[in-house]
Amino acid sequence: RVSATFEARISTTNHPLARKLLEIMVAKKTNLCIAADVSTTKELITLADNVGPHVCIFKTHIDIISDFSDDTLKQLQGMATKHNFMLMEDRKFGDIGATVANQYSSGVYKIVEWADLVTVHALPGDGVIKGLVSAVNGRSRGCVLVAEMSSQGALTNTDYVKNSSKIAEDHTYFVMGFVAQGSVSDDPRFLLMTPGVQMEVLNDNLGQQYVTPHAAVMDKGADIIIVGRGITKAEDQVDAAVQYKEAAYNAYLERVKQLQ
Ligand code: UP6
Repeated sequence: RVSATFEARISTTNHPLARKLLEIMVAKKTNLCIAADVSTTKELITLADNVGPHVCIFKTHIDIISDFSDDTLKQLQGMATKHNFMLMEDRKFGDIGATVANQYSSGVYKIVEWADLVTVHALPGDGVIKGLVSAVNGRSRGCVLVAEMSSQGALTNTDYVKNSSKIAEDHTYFVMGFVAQGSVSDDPRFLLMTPGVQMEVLNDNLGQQYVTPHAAVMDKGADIIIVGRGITKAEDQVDAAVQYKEAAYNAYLERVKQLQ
């Protein structure tokens, strides 16, 4: 678990997007990322406007939006500016370099044009990183490496996690963190993002496993918690976002205090 404060880590990292993200987290006092798993543009933008003030990252699965158009992105980018959050497309790239370069820059979604961050499986080896980087073309972009999954029976064992960390260390100009269920690296410049977080529910019926925000941050060492249905399915999204934000941020303050 990293003991340094988010403020202190701003100067530890030389990744421009990690720095920007830490600055947002400090300014807005939030280490909450929303998993915006909704199916229409209207729901997506309403969610962004509702929870925008309370999140540092707005994580999308853009390919589940049924009425996707360029206007979806225009509105989403407007929300990112209005509420000062970063956009992360949870594409979980996992193919050879040449293919991911095309998936990143072409097709319907042209992800590289609008997503500050993307998620990437470490599985193919570091060619996946090199492929993505080849499509960046001078833009300010970064990725988060999925080192370990939250789902029951995930194949991401200890060796896989260790080897993911090695890939990240070799490509710190692009990789700025991990998606994982526990510490992947001692290097404080990497941000640990942890999904599988809900206040009360223990699992869904499709393999997802949950821990509380407090356990994610204190026990697993998450810097950022990723919450989807805990907020999107709540009766009051704003109220739920505030509760998750406060639980995660207070747990972070507690961790820093305990370890320093
Ligand atoms: N996600 C996981 N587990 C992982 C990696 N990613 O759940 O190991 C993503 C899912 C979903 C979100 O794709 O968008 O995090 C979790 O949503 P939930 O809070 O509704 O379960």
